[in-house]
Amino acid sequence: MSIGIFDSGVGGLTVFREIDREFPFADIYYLGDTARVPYGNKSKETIIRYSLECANYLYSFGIDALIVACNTASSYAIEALRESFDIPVIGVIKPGVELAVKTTKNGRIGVIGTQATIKSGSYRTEIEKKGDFTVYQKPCPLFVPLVEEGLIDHKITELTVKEYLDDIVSKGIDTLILGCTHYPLLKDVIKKIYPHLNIIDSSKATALYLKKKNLDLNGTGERKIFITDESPSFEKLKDLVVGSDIHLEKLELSKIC
Ligand code: DGN
Repeated sequence: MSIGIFDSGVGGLTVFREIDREFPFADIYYLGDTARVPYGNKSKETIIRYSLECANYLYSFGIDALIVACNTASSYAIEALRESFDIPVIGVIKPGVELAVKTTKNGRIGVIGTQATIKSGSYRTEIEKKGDFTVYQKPCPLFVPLVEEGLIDHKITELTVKEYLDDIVSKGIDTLILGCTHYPLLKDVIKKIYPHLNIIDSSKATALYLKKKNLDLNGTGERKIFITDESPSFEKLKDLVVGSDIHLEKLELSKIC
């Protein structure tokens, strides 16, 4: 039994890592659409089309569940994906929101993500469905390139974190949702600057959410990671996040379009 996971690039590997830990016997197929990253500044129509193409490729492996390991795609394409595929389709937004509303003490929740995710209002809508919470949102467009460049533990990253987050932290949030799958890689830097924050890493929350579905996902434990274009930074980060024993396979983009 198998799980398909896709993201526009390397960020979804943080979800892959957690799913790999929770489901050691599942077969896991990951597609990073490196030829077309970033999705965060594309139109809704384009994000939906790219997401359907990625999902369709993974579906050809006979997957039993699809994880949309990209907040941008989860914000815009989840309904189209659910309409198109007859398997559970799980995005990263709901799991992160459920954990945030359960663990906030003062009801003030910060959300950071790409321009597209924040503009979609998907987190605000999902949080407000859960009750009386105050939401402060902030797009952090420089975080994705910093991660893609591997500048995880660097002075420039600390300065950028402060530039983006001082404003919403000053509003008295006690909980911060990392609304982009690249951001868990910056968790230590954020924690160092704002140690009091309850940081919600939606990758972990998503793996636990899938576990609660009680699907029989045991297979042979096969892992495959595909990318749609060569990317030295993807390879470097893949080794850092999930280890070097899982090899990358490059796909021609024409195979998925
Ligand atoms: N990892 C993607 C997300 O969670 O939204 C962002 C990467 C991108 O396409 N900009």
